[in-house]
Amino acid sequence: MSPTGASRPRLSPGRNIVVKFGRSAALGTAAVVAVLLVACGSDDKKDTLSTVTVAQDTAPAPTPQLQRQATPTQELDAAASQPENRVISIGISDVKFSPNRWSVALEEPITIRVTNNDSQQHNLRIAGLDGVFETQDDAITDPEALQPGESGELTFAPQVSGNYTFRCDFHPASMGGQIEVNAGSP
Ligand SMILES: [Cu+2]
Repeated sequence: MSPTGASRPRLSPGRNIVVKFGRSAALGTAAVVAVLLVACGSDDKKDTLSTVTVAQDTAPAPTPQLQRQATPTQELDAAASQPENRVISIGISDVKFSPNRWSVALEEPITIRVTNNDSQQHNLRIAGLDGVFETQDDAITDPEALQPGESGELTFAPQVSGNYTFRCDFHPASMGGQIEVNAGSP
């Protein structure tokens, strides 16, 4: 029994392109068309064969998508607030965020500053692109638990436009809000 490679004849570089098509059943139709085109044209158009192959292997690059977000559990403000000098300032009192609806521009990292004016601990967590809380792409205050009178910050750098939902981990059923990211100006 001979080694696998020994049964195949060695071909000159000029013949290799044709052999590739002959071995592929899936490319059979394209190969015939391409060969006919070459046969009708002049000899210097052999590049047409390799062009067909490249076109079939090309796939579009994936782009990040904003997945469906949870509905904020706290009633949203009637109007959206806007950051000042790329800073969003959110206060917490009576177990509510205020303001809790924000409009920001895409491509600008935003600092979110949260101040706990309440008598119990809170925080702020953004679900991120996947729309799911407690996953890798979340953004959360540092520190993760704000004691009464304490402030914390997080950086929010959205990749795509859309509405992002945030919540308090300690009161997920009653404390929430939304950040609207706009491709143009906010
Ligand atoms: Cu809370």
